[in-house]
Amino acid sequence: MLLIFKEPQTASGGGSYKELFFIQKRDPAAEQWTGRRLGVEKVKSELGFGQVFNGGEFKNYPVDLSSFSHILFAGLPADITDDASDSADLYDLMQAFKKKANLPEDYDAEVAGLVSQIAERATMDNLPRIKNYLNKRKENSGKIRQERVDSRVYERERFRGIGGFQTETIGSKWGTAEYTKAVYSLREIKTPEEMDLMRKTVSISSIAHAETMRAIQPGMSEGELQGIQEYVHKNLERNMLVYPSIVGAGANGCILHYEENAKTHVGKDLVLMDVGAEYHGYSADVTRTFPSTGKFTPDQKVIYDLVYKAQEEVFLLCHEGTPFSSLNKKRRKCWRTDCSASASSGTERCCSLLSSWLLAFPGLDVHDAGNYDQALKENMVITVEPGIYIPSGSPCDKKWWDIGVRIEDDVRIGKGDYELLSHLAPRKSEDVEKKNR
Ligand SMILES: [Mn+2]
Repeated sequence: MLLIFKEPQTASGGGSYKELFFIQKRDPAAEQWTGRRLGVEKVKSELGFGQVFNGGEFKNYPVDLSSFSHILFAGLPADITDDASDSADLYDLMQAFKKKANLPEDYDAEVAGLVSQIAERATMDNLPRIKNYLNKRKENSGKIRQERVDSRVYERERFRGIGGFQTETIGSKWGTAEYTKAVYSLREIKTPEEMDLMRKTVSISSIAHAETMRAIQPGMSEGELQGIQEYVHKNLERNMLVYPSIVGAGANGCILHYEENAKTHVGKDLVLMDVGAEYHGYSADVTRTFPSTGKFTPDQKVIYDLVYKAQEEVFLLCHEGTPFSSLNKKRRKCWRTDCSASASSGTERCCSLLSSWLLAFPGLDVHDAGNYDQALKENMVITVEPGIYIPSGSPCDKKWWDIGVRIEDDVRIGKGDYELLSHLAPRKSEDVEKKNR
């Protein structure tokens, strides 16, 4: 448990600190099972923290959190259970924190987060709609939790009116909502040091794509291709992958998050590969689709080039000031124009039915925290990932069935232009083919 203070605090033994770190204590028997722990001394010397203690010391540590004007926090999940044999596990630390901060014992950060989101958006006009939305959610999942959300909304609103409900909720001195806001704005814009790490991590995955395109043969399995690209990641930087690799041939490429990678022969299908390196905590997210034979069939190429063209069009909007939402509108317009142009080849309905679009901020997480309801700013990093997926049975000419194409690149937003971070992975259909020879 890491506590960060805005103002320097006075340590009981003299001196001052702005950080307190309570960690899992060393335990040779446990470490033999589950791996090494740094321990207090190494957290000090290797991670550079001054005030480090074993978790058991938090309960009685003399810090009165309830006297602070604001306490912002994240990571108090409601589903952590108490390990009775350990009096300083995460559950115990969370309970001690709640006590020190004067939070109710049954405080549920997720519930509180939802309530404050509602409070921020609520007006006299839309409150009925929000209540309606809550009722629908309740039917679908997490009944008890949702009941707690809406009982809080109803009760506060009933007794204080909508203004009172908002003041009480938003003006609260503790919570995750303000924390989230502050952290979002920090994570959305990359510093020059963060950009160096982003360029590095994205180039690792891009090279892995290029190498796999070079190595692919129709006799290979999806798992073998996964092995090749993961080998490149490990070979370049003993690199980790941030999410399970997606390697899907043909029909499997039409499943957006296919992770089985179980087909034993990719045959003459297109292979869709979506992989992301993790380098010093920063994530890449790059997808390429390429022919196992080294050459697209004419039909595969039609679909591939549609996706490519839409992506190119959207790149031109990747600069400061473009609203997020207009990137998606642009993609839809591309599909409409291009698909009607190739309507004679029967792709029109498939394109409009089965295309997908996702935008994300890769960074500390592959879909990092961020506000998607705004205009792009310089030094944001986003993914641009149009795709067309045509599983068999789709209402179009059978010749398109089982073609799935996604091209996904990571892009840094500039003032008036963009930087393609994943440029080392071939993207143009000709280049994708050429690498195979
Ligand atoms: Mn991806």
